[in-house]
Amino acid sequence: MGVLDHITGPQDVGRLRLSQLRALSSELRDEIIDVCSETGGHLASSLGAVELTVALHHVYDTARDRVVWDVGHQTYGHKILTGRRDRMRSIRRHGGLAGFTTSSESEHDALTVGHASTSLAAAFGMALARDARGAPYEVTAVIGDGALTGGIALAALNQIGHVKPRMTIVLNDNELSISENVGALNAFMRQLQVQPWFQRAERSGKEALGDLWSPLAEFGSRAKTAARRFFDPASNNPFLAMGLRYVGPIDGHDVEQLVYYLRHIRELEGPTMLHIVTRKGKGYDVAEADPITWHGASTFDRLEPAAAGKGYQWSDAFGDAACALASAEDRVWVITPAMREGSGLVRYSKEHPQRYIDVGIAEDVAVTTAAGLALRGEKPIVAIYSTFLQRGYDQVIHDVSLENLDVVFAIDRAGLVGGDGMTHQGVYDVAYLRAIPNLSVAMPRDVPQLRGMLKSALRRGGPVALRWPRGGVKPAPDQPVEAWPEVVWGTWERLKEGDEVVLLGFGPTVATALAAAGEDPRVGVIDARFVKPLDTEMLLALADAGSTLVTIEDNALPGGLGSALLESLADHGRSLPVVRLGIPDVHVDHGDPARQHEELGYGPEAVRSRVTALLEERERAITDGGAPVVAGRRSGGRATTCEEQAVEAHVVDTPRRASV
Ligand code: HTL
Ligand code: MG
Repeated sequence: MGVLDHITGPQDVGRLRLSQLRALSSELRDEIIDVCSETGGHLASSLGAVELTVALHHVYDTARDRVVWDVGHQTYGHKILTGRRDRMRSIRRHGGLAGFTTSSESEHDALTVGHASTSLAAAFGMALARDARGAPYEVTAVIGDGALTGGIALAALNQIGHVKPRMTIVLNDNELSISENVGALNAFMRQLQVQPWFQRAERSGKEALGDLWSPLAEFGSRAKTAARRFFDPASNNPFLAMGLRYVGPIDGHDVEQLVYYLRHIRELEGPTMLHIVTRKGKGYDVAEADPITWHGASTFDRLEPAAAGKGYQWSDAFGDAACALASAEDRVWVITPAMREGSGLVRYSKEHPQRYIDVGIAEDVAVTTAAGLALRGEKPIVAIYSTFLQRGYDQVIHDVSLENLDVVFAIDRAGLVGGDGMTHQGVYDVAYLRAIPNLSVAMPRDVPQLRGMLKSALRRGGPVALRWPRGGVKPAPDQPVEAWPEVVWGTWERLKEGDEVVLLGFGPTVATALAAAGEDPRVGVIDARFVKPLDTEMLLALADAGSTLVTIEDNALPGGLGSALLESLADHGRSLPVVRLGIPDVHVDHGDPARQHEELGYGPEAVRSRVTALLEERERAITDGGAPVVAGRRSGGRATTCEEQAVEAHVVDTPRRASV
C-alpha cells in the first residue's frame, strides 16, 4: 500500500511527515492520470496542481479553513484527498461527481464554480465575514494566470490591496490559459521568470533561495526584501503596486518548499500573493508536451495515449465560415475571450492574424471591443460560449444594442453541454437576449443555414446573435461565399405539412421534431429559426388553422421560444393551445445530453409520446364536442408538467448553509 491508500480524508495529509509528501504527490498524480484515462476531463490542469494540492491540505484544515479554487477544474487531486476517491470514476457523468468544486458535494469545496476569475472576490468576502465575526480560520484563493486576466479578478485585487484582509492568494502560473495566455500581465510574469534568480532556483531548488530559507520570525521582512531584490525595479511589480505583499516566483512542483511558504505566509497580516510556477500536464509526457490538447481530455489509453478525434463540429463549421467571410470582406474580425480551440478558431487565427483578437478571459472586454470596432465601421464577430456571454450582458445592452451596432455574436455551446454541467449550461441566452432591443436571435439547423445566417447578418448590419450547440454536425461542401444562400430575416420554414399538431423546432431540435412527427399526416413541422424577430405571419396562420403547437427547445423555458410565441399570440388577441418543451426552472447537472433531453421531456422519444397523447386528446375533444385542448398534461392522468418531471430528475440540491 502506498501513502495515498492510507489517506481517508484531508486530516491524514496534515499528519504526514514532510518527507512523505513527495511520495503522496507522485501517487496522486498517477491516480489522476488513471481516472482521466477512464473518464476524460481536465487532466493537464489537475496534474499541474498536484504538489500545490498536497501542500494546501498539509497546511490547512479545509473543513474549517476556506481554500477557494478558481474555475475548479484543477481539483481532481483535491477531490481524491477529500473523501471522494472511490467516486472519481463517476466524475462529470450522470449522477456522479461534478467536474468542478461544488459546495453541495463536499464541505471541503468552498465554492460552487466553473466560470473563471471569481475566487479572489469570493475569498475577499469570506475574509471580511471571518474578520467581522472574529472567527479563527484562514482564507486562501488559488487562481491561475489565465483566470487572472478576467476583470472581476483584477477588480477584486484592487479591493483586496486596499482593504488588506489577512488572506493568501496563490497565483498558479503555468503560462497557459486553455491556449497560450495573453495580455500585458502575462508578459510581466514571463519577465519574472527570466530573472537569473528564478533560473537558479529552477535548477537547484531551495539552495538558490538560501537567504529566503530563513527562520520563521524573519520571514515577512526577508520575503519582502528578497522579492524586491528579484525584480528590478521593484515598484514595477504590479502586485506590489496594488497593495499586496508579493512572494515569488517559486517552483510549484517542490512540495516541501510550497509547504514552507504557505505555512509562513499564514502567519502574516494582510494579503500575500504567493506566485508559483508550474507546468500544465506535469508528469505525463503527452500532456506536458501538448497541454493545449490535453487541457480537456476525452478518455484515452494510458500507455498509448492519443487525443480522440472529434469529427466535424458546429465550432468547425463556424470557424470555416468565419475564414471564408474574412477572406471575402476585409472588415470582418473575430474576437474570442480565451476560447480559440473551443470556438473552432485555430485555423482562423492563423489565416487572419490581423483580424483576430484573443482578449483573455474577459467576455465584457470582448463585447465592448467589438462595439469600438463597429463604431469605426468594422464588422466584428464575437465568438463566445452561451454560458460565458452571461459575463458580457451589460455590454451587449449598453455598448452594442443602444448604438444598434453591426456586431455578430457567434454563440457556441448553446444548450445542455454534458460533462461540464450546471456552471456551463448554455441555456439562458435566448431568454436574456430576447429582451434586448435591436438584437436578432436565430439558430441554424444545419451548416448551410449557419453560413447563410452569418452572411446575411453581416450584410444587413445591426446586432445579431446566432447560436449553435456543442457537438457534431454534418459538414457541407465548400462553396464560395457568393454562393451561400442568404436567409430571409425573421422567417420560419415549414418543413412538413400537417396542421393538427405542429411541432416547432429551434436549431438541433428541428431534427427532434422531424423524428417525432415521422410520417404522420396530422403532424406538421416548422423550423422556427428566428426567435427574434418572430415569423408572426406564419404564427397567425397556425392560429387560424387551430393547430395545437408544440415548441421544442434546448434552453430555459422561461423566456424561451415557447414564451415568445405565447407573448405574440396574446399580443394579437389570439388564444391557442401551446405546449412548451424545454428546460424548466431548474439547474441541470452534468450528464449525457441525449439522456437529459429525454428525461426533461424534449428528446425524440419523449416528444413522440407527447404528440401521440396530444392527438388522442384532440380526438377526444372533438368526439366529446368539448373545448379545444389546452395541453400540458400527459394522458396518464397525473399532472406531469415539465417542471415536475425535472424536479424529480434534476434538482440540484443546494443545502442552506449554517452560520460559521
Ligand atoms: N470564461 C470564463 C468566464 N470561465 C471559464 N471557465 C472559461 C471562459 C473557460 N475556461 C475553462 S479553464 C480556462 C478557461 C478559459 C483556462 C483557465 O486558465 P488558468 O488555469 O490559467 O486559470 P489552467 O487551465 O490550469 O492554466 C473552463 O471552462 C474549465
Ligand atoms: Mg494557467
